[in-house]
Amino acid sequence: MQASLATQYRTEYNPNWCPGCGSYGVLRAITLAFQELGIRNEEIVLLSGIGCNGRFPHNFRTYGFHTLHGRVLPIAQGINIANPELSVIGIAGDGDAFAIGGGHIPHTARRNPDITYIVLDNQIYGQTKGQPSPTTQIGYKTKVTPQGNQEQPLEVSKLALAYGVSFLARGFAGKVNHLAYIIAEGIKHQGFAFIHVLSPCPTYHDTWKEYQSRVVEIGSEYDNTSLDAANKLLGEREKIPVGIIFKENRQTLADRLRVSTQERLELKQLLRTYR
Ligand SMILES: Cc1ncc(C[n+]2csc(CCOP(=O)(O)OP(=O)(O)O)c2C)c(N)n1
Repeated sequence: MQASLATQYRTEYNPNWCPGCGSYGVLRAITLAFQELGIRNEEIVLLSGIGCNGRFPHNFRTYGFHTLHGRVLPIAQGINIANPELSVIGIAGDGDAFAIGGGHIPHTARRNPDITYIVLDNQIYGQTKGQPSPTTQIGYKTKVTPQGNQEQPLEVSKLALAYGVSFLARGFAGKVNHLAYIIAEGIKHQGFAFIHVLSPCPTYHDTWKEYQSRVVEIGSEYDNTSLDAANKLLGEREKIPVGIIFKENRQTLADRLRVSTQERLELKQLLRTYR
């Protein structure tokens, strides 16, 4: 890492992830995205849930909040409502986001707050030492599923699209510069940016080789404003396309609340004239 990058955005904190963990790539990609955007430290709030990435905010000289398991989204929305000028970035694992926290995703999509949600999907519960998560494939053996996992994995990007997120992207922890570009675009997007990151866990579910052979970058001819194109792309079975899958300009939660605040003021004024 360049010295300026380290000193402007990063603390001296040393992450305790296993060697080869995908989180290192994501950490670097987020740092590069901040640098590309030239965003000021005090404009950023990083939040995390519980899991191997719970201490993520400790790495950054920004505002930070290590929240509860599965509760990154409600807290991120509260911060966005309180101060819409901040760049609010939530970090979660697949268990945090899709198991205990799964119920928050559709409602966040409906509200469209201006926040970026980066989910590091390692297809396992890493911190608790290797139980299956909602994205573990059928048949995968863990210590609690010695005959193989019997539950079908969620198709996360398809779900997010169906819920109506206004920005959907998929990235790979092994393509750091590409992921940095995706994250920067997600932060720039006005609305709920959902970024699904394929982030292998070399200790409990090593998918590095598989992703290295199947991940491909989405080509420049792809139209990421088309819902049909997004659905078709997510139907791809052989390759795993990464990039910005869908984006749409839509009114954000803060825009709507601002309007209703104005309406409330007008109503108050009106009521006064009748007193
Ligand atoms: C309310 C609550 N339930 C369960 C746990 C136990 N727990 C801690 S981390 C975790 C799963 C983490 O998995 P994931 O979100 O995929 O992150 P990873 O550690 O794999 O990065 C669980 C179930 C907890 N800390 N709090």
